[in-house]
Formats: sequence, structure tokens, C-alpha cells
Amino acid sequence: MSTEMKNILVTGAAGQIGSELTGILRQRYGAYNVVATDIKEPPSDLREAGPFEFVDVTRLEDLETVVRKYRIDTIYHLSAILSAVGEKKPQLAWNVNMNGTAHILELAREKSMTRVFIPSSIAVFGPETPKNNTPQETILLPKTIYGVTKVAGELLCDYYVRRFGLDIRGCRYPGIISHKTKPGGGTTDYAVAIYYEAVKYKKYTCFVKEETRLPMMYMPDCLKAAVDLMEADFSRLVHHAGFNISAMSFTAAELAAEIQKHIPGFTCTYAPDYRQDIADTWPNTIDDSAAREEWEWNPEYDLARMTKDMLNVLSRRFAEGNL
Ligand code: AKB
Repeated sequence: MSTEMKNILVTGAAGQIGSELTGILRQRYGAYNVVATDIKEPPSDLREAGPFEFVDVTRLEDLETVVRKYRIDTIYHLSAILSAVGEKKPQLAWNVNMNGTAHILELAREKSMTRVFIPSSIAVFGPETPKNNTPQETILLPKTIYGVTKVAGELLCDYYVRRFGLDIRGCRYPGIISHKTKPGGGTTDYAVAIYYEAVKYKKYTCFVKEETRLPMMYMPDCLKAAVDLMEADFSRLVHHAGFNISAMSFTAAELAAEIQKHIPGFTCTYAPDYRQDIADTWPNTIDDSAAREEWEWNPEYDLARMTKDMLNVLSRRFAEGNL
């Protein structure tokens, strides 16, 4: 099996992570070697800078066609239904998350692919998991369908590594904060929406309580995790599909207070909804020592640095009439 990543496929390329990771991969590995795919229309920069194909990951034949056409040897599988939408549409979450992952893994096996990245999430944890400094090896009893599919996905990935000798990698992303593409249907989405609303209206109604503390990460670190993990030396990896990774952790009130340092008139009120129940089952902070040891994971952004950057970018776009 080759160890080179030559022809790369990205699923979910129009989503929050995909819309930025595709660009990074194109810079690193060549624009025409990275095929962006999604079920929905991509941003124009993604379509113009390299190949794009419409693919529904629940349809194996869609994936097979693209894999054959571009001789794909590496996949970044980002398509997923997140936690909040998953609770509204559990059958859809099961179909997209489980069948999508199973299709990717089977294609990787059939075509003896070089490497596959399938991200997991802090949603694999549940109320029985230790909440602080959550260990790498711990109780995985999620209460959301999204979490159920992520635990099953991790187990399936590890099975393919053990049983078929494939190279499948993944990390448990916390809430991801970014300014290019808004997240779709997650519990941690308030930590993105608050920045947009602060810049536009100087006020925000948050759908979790002020004392809700969750692990979060800024997009540059999220992208770095995907690239660093995929470029890590396989022989050093003890874990494969479910690396804990951590960058920062804050309560909704701490986030609002950080924004107030830049926008003094900003006010945040709290009106918890069904997403509070999901947030309450997830950890406060994560122990990511395995990722630090096995592939030198090292995040760069904390709450202060991220907030400065988010507000700079969004304020500029607002001033240009572009928000
Ligand atoms: C969600 O909130 O569902 C996601 C996640 C933590 O995986 N952002």
C-alpha cells in the first residue's frame, strides 16, 4: 500500500470545516488533486479553484463514481448531521452518519486507499463520563443520536485498522468557531452566532445557560489538527480514530464578557432550549495528552486571541455591508 496522499476526496466540502479545509488541502497537495464534494451548492471559490462534484454519501454509487473518476487514494470524510438537527431527525442522522461512514470505509478497503480522515466529536461522551479533564480512554455512553453514530463510527474505523490494516485517523472535535461558513445544526453553534450578533446588533440571546462550560476550538487549530494528524508517522500512532484534542474551554458568560472587552455595549441574555440538555451531557474540559504525545498536537488559539480575530474579520465584513 502506498503511503502517499495523491488524489484526495473531501466529503461535506461546503460545510463549516470543509469549506476551509478544502482550500488548505489544495494549497498543500495541489488544487487539481483535491476533489471537493457535497450534496449542496459549494461557495464559488471552492468550485472555481479545483474539481467539484455533487455527492450524496448515503448513495454508495455516487461515491464509487467519483472515486473511480479521480483515482482517489485519500478521503477526508466531513459529511455529518450534527447533534441538534440529529435530535430533530434521528433517522436522517443515522443514515448520513452511519451509512456514509460505512460506505467510505468499504471503498477505502476495496481500493486499498492510502489514508482516511473521519472526524469524531466530544459528543461521544455522556453524563457518566468524567466531566473535567475527560480522559482519552473513558466511558462512552452518549445520549444523542449524533453521539451514538460517532461512537459507532470510531469503533468501526478502529475495526478497519485492525481487521484490514487500513490507515484511518480521526479526532474528537469540540465546538468549532469560525467566520467563513456558519455551522449547521450543532449544540455549540451559539459560540459562533454570538460573534455575528454582537457585531450586527450588539446583543444576543443565547440558547444555553450562562454557566454552561464546553470545550471549543478556533478554526485555524481545527484545520491544523486535520493536517497534522494526517501527516503524522503511522508507526507512532497508538490510537487511530478517536483522539481527544483540546484548545480552550469557557462558559457562555465568559465568552460574552470577552466580547464586551471589544464591544462595551454588547449584552447577552439567556433563554435555554432543548440544546441545553445536550450541552449538559458533554464534558467541561478534555485531556489531550495522547494527541500531544503521538503526533505533537499543540493548539495556538485561546479565547482572547480567537475573539480578537473573529471580531476583526466580522467587523470589517459588516462595514463592507457583507455580513
Ligand atoms: C455539535 O455541537 O453538534 C458539534 C460537535 C461538538 O460535534 N459542534
